[in-house]
Amino acid sequence: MNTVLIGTEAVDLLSRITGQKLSQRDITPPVVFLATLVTILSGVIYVDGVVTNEEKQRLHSTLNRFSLANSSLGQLTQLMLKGVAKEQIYKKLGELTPLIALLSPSQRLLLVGFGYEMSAADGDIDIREQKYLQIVANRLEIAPRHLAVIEASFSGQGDFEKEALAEVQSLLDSARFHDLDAVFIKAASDLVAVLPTIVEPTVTQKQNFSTYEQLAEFQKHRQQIDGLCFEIYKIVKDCADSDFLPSTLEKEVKTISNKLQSQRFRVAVIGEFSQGKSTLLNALLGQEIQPVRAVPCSGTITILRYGKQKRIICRYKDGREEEISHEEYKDKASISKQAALDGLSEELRSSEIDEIIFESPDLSLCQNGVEILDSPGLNEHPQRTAITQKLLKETDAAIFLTNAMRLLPEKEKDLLRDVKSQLVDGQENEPADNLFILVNFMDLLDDEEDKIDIKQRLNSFINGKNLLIKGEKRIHYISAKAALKSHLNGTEDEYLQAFHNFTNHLEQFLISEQGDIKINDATRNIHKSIESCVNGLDRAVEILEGKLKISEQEKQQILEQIGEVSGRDVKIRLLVNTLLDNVYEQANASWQEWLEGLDERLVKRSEQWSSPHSPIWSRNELAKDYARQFNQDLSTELDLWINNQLKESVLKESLEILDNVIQQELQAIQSNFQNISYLLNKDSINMQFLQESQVNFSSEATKGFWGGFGVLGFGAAILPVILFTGPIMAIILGMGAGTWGMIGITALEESIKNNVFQMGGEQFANSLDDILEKINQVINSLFIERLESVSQVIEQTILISENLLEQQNNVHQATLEQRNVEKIWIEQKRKELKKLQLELKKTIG
Ligand SMILES: Nc1nc2c(ncn2[C@@H]2O[C@H](COP(=O)(O)OP(=O)(O)OP(=O)(O)O)[C@@H](O)[C@H]2O)c(=O)[nH]1
Ligand SMILES: [Mg+2]
Repeated sequence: MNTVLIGTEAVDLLSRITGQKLSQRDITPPVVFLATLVTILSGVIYVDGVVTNEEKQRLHSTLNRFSLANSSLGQLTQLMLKGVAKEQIYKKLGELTPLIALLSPSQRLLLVGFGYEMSAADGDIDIREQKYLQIVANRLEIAPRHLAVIEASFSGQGDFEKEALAEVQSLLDSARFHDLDAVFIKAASDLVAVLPTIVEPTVTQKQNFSTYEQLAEFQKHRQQIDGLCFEIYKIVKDCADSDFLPSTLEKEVKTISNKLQSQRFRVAVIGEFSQGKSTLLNALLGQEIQPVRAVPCSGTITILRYGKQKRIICRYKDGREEEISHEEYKDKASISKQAALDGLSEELRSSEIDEIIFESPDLSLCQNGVEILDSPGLNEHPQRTAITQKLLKETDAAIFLTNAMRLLPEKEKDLLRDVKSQLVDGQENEPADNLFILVNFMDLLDDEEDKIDIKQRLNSFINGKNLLIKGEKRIHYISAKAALKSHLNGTEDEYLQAFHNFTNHLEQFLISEQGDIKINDATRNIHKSIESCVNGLDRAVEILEGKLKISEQEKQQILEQIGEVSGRDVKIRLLVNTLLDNVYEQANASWQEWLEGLDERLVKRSEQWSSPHSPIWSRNELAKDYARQFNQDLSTELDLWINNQLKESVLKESLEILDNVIQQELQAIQSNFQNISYLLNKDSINMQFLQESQVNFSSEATKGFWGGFGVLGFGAAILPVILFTGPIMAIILGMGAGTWGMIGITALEESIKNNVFQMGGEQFANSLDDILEKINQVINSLFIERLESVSQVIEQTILISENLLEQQNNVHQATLEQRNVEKIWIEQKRKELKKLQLELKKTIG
């Protein structure tokens, strides 16, 4: 609805109908729609001059259906019913003109549809009621051919054109009623269900949906390399088992092989409610797997992936896991219908489910190594930041869905920016290269001009200073629903084509910009490992031939060094303990200091709160808006503390001390071993990890220096979500639509604001311990992760040294004959490795 059109006439009329002194801000689309609906339905009841009890009952039960779930709307309905009857507006339809002017053609058709629905509720349509509805339809400028469809649907009589039915279905598509309350959207989709169905041509031969050939080709290639890698691993393992190579090399190759084997693409689908995310997933899979609904539907993250058998696993937030049936899945993956109509924050928050994993052997996209994530609508989700972080973690591509009927309103733009920001780790000047933007619902744009307009608007947003996306073909205009339907019906049309165009680009992107890089990384690492192995084997031969010998004195030195290295590990551990004790103490003191002035700072911030919602009948929305702003303020404050106090004053110095000590110790280990023996140092390839590991522990510039605190929006992710529920909500709703006049709108708004503030403060205070606990966990992991990396390096050093001593020992005990046999065996393994290395080079091309 174009609210700019709301003139004084509309405000005056609605003030008369509701008996309240309203302002332009109170005239929201649901209010206009409801006033017109109440008038039309009252007209149907009053048309014959007498109102029977049964008719009254029918009117109330019809209206109840729309307003039960929302008490503000319910109260408003009562006011309107009284006003409409008193002023007899239903008789003077001309007076409705200022309201009708605000309604879209779809809303007008829906109103008439509801009128017929009520009229037909008792079995048949009274002739006078029908006449009245025809006059209404005329007023609302409904095309006669569309009216014929509605009449025939409810009376079961009369003819209509097939094209007209398709037009009516499209006009009543629930996606067109996004600015109305969810109850109307749900009612619209129920109404469409009553319309006759269009008989689709029977499918003779179902076409194959995208076979994802490029991905299949890529997977073949990956498997070949993976096979070679496994062969290499087996050889290295043999050599390590016989002590000719240190076991560290075996582990190294195993890690690369495992990584290659489990390589898959992760694609996340993201967007606000009802943007067609689940429908898109179904279209990508060519099957109707995900539950889809006109009102909010998906309640949890679902991961669809390949599995040898069909099974569905539900993971709970407390760590439990269970296999569930398909029926349970449909239920658990969805929000309840009632919650969808009521506003769902509470249900989403209280959900115990963390994620659901759907495994199947016959989803063509997943067979080709793609794991695809469906997500709940993120606009209202109380844990939005935590969920986006989870969705975008290790994602290869993110698909953001928006709606052609209401392209990127401000809040959705914020979500999009947020997603992009997370994809590029907060580097504001970097556009994301793995972000796809899909404009869905293109089937609902009736005009070519609208289509051009949408494209221009999106382009100007993207090409503005937003630095959102980078790369070829990242924007697509599609209809997920129409594409899936065409596919299932076996028909080719523009929607299926546009969809295939998108999947082609997605495939190309995954392979050439993600897959190839991963494969190249893996092969580079395998080559490096092979080099190390070949060097190690050469050395083993030299030892067998007696060309390389460790003197007794060197042996002693090595043993001493092994002892000393273990000592260094202990020393670092002790340092970590002392540093951590210190850090906890300082962090707690700083936290207390931050808490002291927090109340005042939040009060100051709350002066900036604002909301477009009416404090009269959109209190629920208004309170939610304020609760959102309270959360936002709190997370901004928390982030400020983390960045300015915790990181800079508390953590930085200690982490630098630790990193320096680690660096010194590693250098000392390296130079000591260098001094001991030419053997250990030979080709130094086995000890290269020592140098590499030092790079990891240097300066703040290194990725990971801040660990968990480096994650964007950390504050928002760990905060409790302040929800406006329970007793305070009841008090606000209980104020009654009529009582506001006594305290005045401004005072009403202030009182809602205060309540939100107070309730938010209480909820926050109750979760202080939890928050501190989470912060302490991250602090702990910053130190422990460093400690673990050092321990690993130290363990590696010891293993290599021990292997060397072992080899020397073995040579002493072996006979000449045995040594010769061993030499031949090593030569053979060396050859095999070289051969595999060559094959690998050829496969990569
Ligand atoms: N006309 C039309 N309807 C669509 C299209 N895509 C989805 N829909 C409909 O829009 C409604 C919402 O679709 P869903 O796929 O459930 O949307 P969602 O984004 O998964 O919604 P949530 O899970 O609630 O966040 C359903 O009624 C779909 O049939 C489209 O391209 N055109
Ligand atoms: Mg969904």
